[in-house]
Amino acid sequence: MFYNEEFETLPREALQAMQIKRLQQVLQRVYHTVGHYKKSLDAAGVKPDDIKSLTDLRKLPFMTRSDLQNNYPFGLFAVPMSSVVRLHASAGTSGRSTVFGYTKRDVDTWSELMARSLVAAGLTKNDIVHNAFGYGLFTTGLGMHFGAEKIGASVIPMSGGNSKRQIMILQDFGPTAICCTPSYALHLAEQGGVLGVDMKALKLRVGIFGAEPCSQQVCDEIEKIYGITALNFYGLSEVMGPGIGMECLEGRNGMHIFEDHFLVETIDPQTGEVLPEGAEGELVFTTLTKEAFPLVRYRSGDISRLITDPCRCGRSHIKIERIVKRSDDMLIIRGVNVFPAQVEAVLTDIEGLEPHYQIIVDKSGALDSLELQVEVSEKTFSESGSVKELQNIERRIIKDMKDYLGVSARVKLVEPNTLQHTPGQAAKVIDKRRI
Ligand code: DLL
Repeated sequence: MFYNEEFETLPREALQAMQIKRLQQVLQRVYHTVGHYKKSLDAAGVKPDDIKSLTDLRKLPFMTRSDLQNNYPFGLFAVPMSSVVRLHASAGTSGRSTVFGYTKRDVDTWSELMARSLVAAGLTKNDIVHNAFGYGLFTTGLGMHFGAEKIGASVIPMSGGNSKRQIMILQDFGPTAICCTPSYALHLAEQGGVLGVDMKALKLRVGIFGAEPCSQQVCDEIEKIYGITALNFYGLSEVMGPGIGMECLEGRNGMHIFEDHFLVETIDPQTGEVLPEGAEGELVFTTLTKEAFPLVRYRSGDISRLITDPCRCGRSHIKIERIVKRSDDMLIIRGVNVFPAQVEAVLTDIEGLEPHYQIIVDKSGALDSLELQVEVSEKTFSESGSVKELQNIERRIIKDMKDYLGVSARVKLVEPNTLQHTPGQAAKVIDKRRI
């Protein structure tokens, strides 16, 4: 089933002709409206007119997360604020967060791509969609919501948390589809078990999971517990949000990238060299239709492969393999992206701490857990008059981690010089989760 059959099945030659035309338009626009692009293209000695074919794309410089942070909050917008109808942002303290703007047309495009994703999962207007992705500054909840409304499905804007109520709604409203992170689906099943609910007896028939890696093993487990089909979908806020890639019901092998709106390349993360199709590398995205926040050659940090074999669903768009690795140190904790540097920024703002800490990520049941071990300074250690003072520091860390980074952390303050220090590295990350 297709939402937009003409564009989703466009023969590759016509698709590529459309891509180059759109790419040239994007380049002209960003070069003349966004200071960053003019500077970076000039520095690379490339002009928009030099890009005559899709292979010429590799002449263009990459963009990274730090380019986004250096232009915080609106420096990369390609339209005046009066044309921006929506703002989303990633977690992070001021200057370490990244901000994304959407025009009315961008929101329409995004909704269409989410609608395409849901139809690829077999959903129609007769479905009831339980959306347990968080609503708010993150792109997940609203992105899914607009897509589900676009196909005319009935959306339950459940958001995350409050598992008992989630289970009650699953039983009472009879949704036929559930959307959340895979770990949250497992967590709900655990809670259902505690409450004596048979998850297979629910009306659910399909689950659409993303925002964090979902291994084949986890997908199989969810399918077994719920008696549903588990599909994987992909996106990142910088490029748009969810709705960039979707596993189709018929193919069940990789996620189609909506190539009429995005160009995808794989590169060697070390050398930046473009890899041949099928080789494992870092995904790099270029947006072809976005108005407010276009991106040219954005390094996602996600490691995958391009799958070019024709898919039995009939979509002509290429696929990416399931993503379970990153090229950088980003951690995904309960669907929220956290960089050790962001944790460090939170800690350095708190007096009485050393810049030495350890991040320990593990599973608590189905959900991720985060523990921070932080060294207190000699001064705090020797002068703190009471346990209460140390408890106050602990509380402040927990609160700031939640307020700025959107994650709950357990905090353990330790004496100075107890954590192993790697020269030039403030943090050691121990990730005990099995992916
Ligand atoms: O997670 C958008 C999204 C929401 C996608 C809901 C799918 C479902 P960000 O918060 O910017 O946006 O995080 C993007 O999450 O670069 C990947 O590392 C990871 N990620 C997203 N989807 C998947 C997936 C949303 N299906 C980052 N498998 C990305 C593995 C995923 N990792």
